Amino acid sequence: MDDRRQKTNSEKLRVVVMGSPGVGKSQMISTLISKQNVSGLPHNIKDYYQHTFDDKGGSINLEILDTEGDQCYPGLRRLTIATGDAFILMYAINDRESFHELNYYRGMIEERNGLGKTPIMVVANKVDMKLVREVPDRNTTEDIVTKDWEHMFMSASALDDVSVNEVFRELVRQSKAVYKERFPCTEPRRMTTPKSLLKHLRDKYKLRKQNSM
Ligand SMILES: Nc1nc2c(ncn2[C@@H]2O[C@H](COP(=O)(O)OP(=O)(O)OP(=O)(O)O)[C@@H](O)[C@H]2O)c(=O)[nH]1
Ligand SMILES: [Mg+2]
Repeated sequence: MDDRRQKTNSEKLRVVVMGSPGVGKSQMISTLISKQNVSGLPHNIKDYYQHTFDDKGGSINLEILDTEGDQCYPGLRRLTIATGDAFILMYAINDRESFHELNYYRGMIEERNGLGKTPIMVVANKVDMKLVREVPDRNTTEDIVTKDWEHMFMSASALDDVSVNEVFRELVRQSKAVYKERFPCTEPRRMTTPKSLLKHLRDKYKLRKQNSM
């Protein structure tokens, strides 16, 4: 794809990542962006990231907001939610409470943005921890998320880079469908035939017809 087309397809999408403390939010963003381990990152660069995400439909500029899991500043969180276009709600498969707490975040999104058309991806994180028993089990959580809540659902390991790209890819696709007016069609345009070529073809056709008479 040439540079000019890439630029025109670049649109901005603000993604807010929420979930209980320790579920792996910062790790997932870090894995997507730089493949670093979060424990080595200074705290002040953990909150806000810009990342160009490339997909078949063109590139998209993501603004990713990493929120802290503790709920000390609900006002600030509401403000963050109000500016978000799309949301990742994360829980850890070994932490039952972190799944139940997703209702708290869903409530906040509903209050500010409405749940109906907002792109939301629920991520079951830490699937690399094979020896832990999932609480609640995967089928139950997937059913609740996809059928009752009608959100997207994906399992991932932020630490081992399992499905991290896919989480963002699906969220971006859904967001492009929801915010159609901001993300115009990225298919290559059909070329129109230049007038000079049309005239040339018409003349040629006329000539051939005359010769055959
Ligand atoms: N095994 C495993 N550990 C993970 C995974 N993702 C994150 N962790 C670890 O879990 C711990 C917490 O991860 P963070 O990314 O800091 O969690 P957080 O959700 O950002 O937590 P807060 O910022 O406190 O809300 C770190 O030690 C990570 O290395 C994962 O997929 N698998
Ligand atoms: Mg964090």
